[in-house]
Amino acid sequence: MGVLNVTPDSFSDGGRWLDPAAAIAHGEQMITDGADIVDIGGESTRPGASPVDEAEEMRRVLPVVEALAGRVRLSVDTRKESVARAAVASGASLINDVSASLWPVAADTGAGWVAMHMPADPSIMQEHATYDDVVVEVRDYLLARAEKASGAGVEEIWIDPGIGFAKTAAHNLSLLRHLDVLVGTGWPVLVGVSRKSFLGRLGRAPLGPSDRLPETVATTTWAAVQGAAMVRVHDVGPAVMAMRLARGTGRCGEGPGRGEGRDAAGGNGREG
Ligand code: HH2
Repeated sequence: MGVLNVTPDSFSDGGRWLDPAAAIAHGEQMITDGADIVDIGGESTRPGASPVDEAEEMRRVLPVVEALAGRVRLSVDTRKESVARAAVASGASLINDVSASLWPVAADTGAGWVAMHMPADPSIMQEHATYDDVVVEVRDYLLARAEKASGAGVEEIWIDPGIGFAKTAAHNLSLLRHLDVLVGTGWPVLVGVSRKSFLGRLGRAPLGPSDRLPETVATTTWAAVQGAAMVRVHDVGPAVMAMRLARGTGRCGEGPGRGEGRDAAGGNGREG
């Protein structure tokens, strides 16, 4: 899943693709680089980001969805029902929902749905980075949402731990270390680590977002080999290589519809 942020303020590429022509060209480049899905977003959800009104979000996103529709699978990265509906009507077939609340729209429209873990609004979420057991709490939250969506008739459901959303670096690393717990639920897992700030503190001198490619590739490969079925990245070419490697080792996760043996209790828990 290639990231296409049509925003002025995204944490790593804010402003670069705000012009629709630039956004469309970037989307085309990601298709050439091997993206299976292009994820189009018009609102940053970085820590402390201010919300965008729905007319502005649609103005950013819809022309890009319309231009790329039919050329690659499209997802819309939004928390707003109206934006999700309009994007699906314009050609998106996956709703990437960091609020994990838009399953009724997916049920209504027949679109797929990504449920991501984010326990509070981005403007205040870092105050909520407290957990007794981050892995179990994230798993239970995502399982509950996925089961609601499934009960409502959504056929394609992905779960995503929300790396960097109300999480400290230690929480992010713990979720990556125990990714098998999410994979063990049987729901296909999406992971987005690309350029995130905890990568800038993994060992090299503090790094800016666009200098975090080696760390992004390393953690993306880790996620894929642990069973993530999809990764969300800004730099598509290196991630395609990571996924090919994971597939080659036989460790890469399966997409939706193949989650036989799903276990309501969350499958292979860490202690089990
Ligand atoms: N991360 C971001 C945005 N959307 N969606 C999913 N499913 N998983 C993620 O980890 C995720 C996401 C944040 O990255 P980015 O879009 O580059 O930044 P911004 O929110 O500042 O636009």
